[in-house]
Amino acid sequence: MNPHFPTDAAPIKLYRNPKSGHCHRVELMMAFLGLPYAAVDLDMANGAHKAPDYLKLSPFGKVPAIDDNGTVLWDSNAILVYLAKRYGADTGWLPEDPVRASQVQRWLSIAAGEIAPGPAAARLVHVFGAKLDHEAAVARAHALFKVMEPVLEGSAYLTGDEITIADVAGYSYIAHAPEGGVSLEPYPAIRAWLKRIEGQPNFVAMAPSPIPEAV
Ligand SMILES: N[C@@H](CCC(=O)N[C@@H](CS)C(=O)NCC(=O)O)C(=O)O
Repeated sequence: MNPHFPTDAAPIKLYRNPKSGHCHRVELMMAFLGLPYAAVDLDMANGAHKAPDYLKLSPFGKVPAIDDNGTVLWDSNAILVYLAKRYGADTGWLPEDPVRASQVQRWLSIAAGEIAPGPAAARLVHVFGAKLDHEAAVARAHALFKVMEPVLEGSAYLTGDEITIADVAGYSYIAHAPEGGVSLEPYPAIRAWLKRIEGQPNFVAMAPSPIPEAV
């Protein structure tokens, strides 16, 4: 149990799709912080994420969003910042040191700027049948992994030897990259990093999807 979470508060509501890595990174952070949460699975196939009531919570009609006892937030990385500051202030999840904070922000930007159109997009094609350029997404994923691999040869986590929200933001779509036809075989340091995250107390996995042949 998180010492900063009021004992009389309701569990944090997480509006999600259980197969979304954006949602999983939020769930993982809440689990790591020992926060009580209740998942609200949206029927996205039938447009529940574009319904007027949901758009009041998340105006672009995307998941995830959270409702923490009246504090409503959307955008996965913004939610990670909130959770770390609100419930992990005395921990290293979001360092105050200017250089480390900047390094964390860099990887949050990479999660939105490189991971989303790379491994996440490749997985969207295979898992959800999205009409995206799969070849381009796979190429972007490998370009990203070639940058990450030497970083993770040099340190246990993306910004040093302590886990931060940068690692949580990166984990879900990279761990599930093979579901998009992106092999992690050439990247031993990335695979070791994923295992280190999976070894953290309270780790929760995202439900697996089939891995296409030839990965
Ligand atoms: N920047 C957003 C992206 C979230 C996102 O793309 N969510 C997808 C599911 S993984 C979604 O809701 N897509 C529905 C849509 O775009 O209409 C975040 O980090 O939360």
